[in-house]
Amino acid sequence: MPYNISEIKRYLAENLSIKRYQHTERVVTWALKLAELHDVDVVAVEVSAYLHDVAKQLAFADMITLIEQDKDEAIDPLFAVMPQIVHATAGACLARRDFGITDKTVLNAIKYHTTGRANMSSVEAVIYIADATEKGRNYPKLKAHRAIAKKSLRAALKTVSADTICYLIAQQKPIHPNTLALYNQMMSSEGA
Ligand code: DGI
Ligand code: FE
Ligand code: FE
Repeated sequence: MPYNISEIKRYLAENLSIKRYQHTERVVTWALKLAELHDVDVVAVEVSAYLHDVAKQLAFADMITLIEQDKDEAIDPLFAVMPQIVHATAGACLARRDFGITDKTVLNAIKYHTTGRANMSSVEAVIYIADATEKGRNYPKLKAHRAIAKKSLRAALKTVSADTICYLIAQQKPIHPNTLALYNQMMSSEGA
């Protein structure tokens, strides 16, 4: 399905801060590069990357309303203790409602871009990894993670999920079961 990328960009320019918009553009560029390297659907990757943080700057109550009004989504009881993850599910709802996106591959790439999950599709993996390892991020292992991502999406899923969990523990924040499920799967199916 051809997507109206200019319409999406216009919306993002109006609804995101300059910083968030620039982050999104870096995620798009890096996600497309990874998609090319690993032979992943570039059309799905491009639209998912543009929309991954579309709901990031909505008020919390508006994110919750978006999810409540979506017939296919539900409020995760953990949202109450993990407000930072809500924009992902809310983004998928907004993408469907306002941009008419129906492709589950795209909707799931947006929905799971923050926590990841077990059995991620290759499009989901590219968005999850590209978001965590885009050039503008600022953490010591960034360069190493980008090099790993170029070589192997599986290896990148391992390092990125492990690092996220370490970060959350250091911050004394609760960890979503999807984040743990991704990590556990990556650490159990060596070489698969
Ligand atoms: O939206 P971005 O800033 O580009 O990045 P993101 O969607 O990966 O969101 C990152 C935030 O989400 C960061 O503050 C960490 C948080 N996060 C990711 N996984 C979990 C989580 N927070 C909790 N409490 N639990 C998780 O499992
Ligand atoms: Fe995000
Ligand atoms: Fe992001």
